[in-house]
Amino acid sequence: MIYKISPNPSFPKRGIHRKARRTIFLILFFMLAGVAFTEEVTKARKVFKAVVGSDGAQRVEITAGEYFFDPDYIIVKVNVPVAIKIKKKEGITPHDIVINAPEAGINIKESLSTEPKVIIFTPIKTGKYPFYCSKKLLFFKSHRSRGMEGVLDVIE
Ligand SMILES: [Cu+2]
Repeated sequence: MIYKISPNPSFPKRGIHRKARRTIFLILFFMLAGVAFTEEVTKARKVFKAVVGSDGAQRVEITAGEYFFDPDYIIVKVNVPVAIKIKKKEGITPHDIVINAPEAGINIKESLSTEPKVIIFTPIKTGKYPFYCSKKLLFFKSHRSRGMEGVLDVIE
C-alpha cells in the first residue's frame, strides 16, 4: 500500500490557530478586566477624614450593620489619639470590630451594640490597616467576606 502524504501544508493552518489563540486571549483579557472593573465599582469606599477636636483627639463615628461599616475608609493622623464612637444598627445579628495592627500600636477587638461605644487608641506608625467584623455564623460566609471590612489609613 502507498500512503500519500497530505499535500496540504500545515503552515497556514498553524497561522489560523495562532490568530484564534490571540483572539481567545484578548476575549479573556477583556473579560477579566471587566471583572476587575466591576469589583472596583462595588468596593467604592465611604471615606472619612478625622478632624482633631478641641480635646486633642481625632473623632470618628462609625455605624455597623449587615454587612458594612459606614464609613469604611478612615483617615487619621499618626501619633494623635483617635476616639472611635461606634454602634451597630438594630437587629439580632451580632457584630464586632477588630483592628489587629500591633506594629502601629493598635490591638482592638470589641463587640458592638446599639448603644455607642468609644474606642480610644493612638496609632504610632503610618500605613493602611484593615478593620473588620470577625463574626461568622456556622457554615455561612464570614461577615468580613460579605463586606464588613474597611481600611484605617494612618497618615503623617
Ligand atoms: Cu458582623
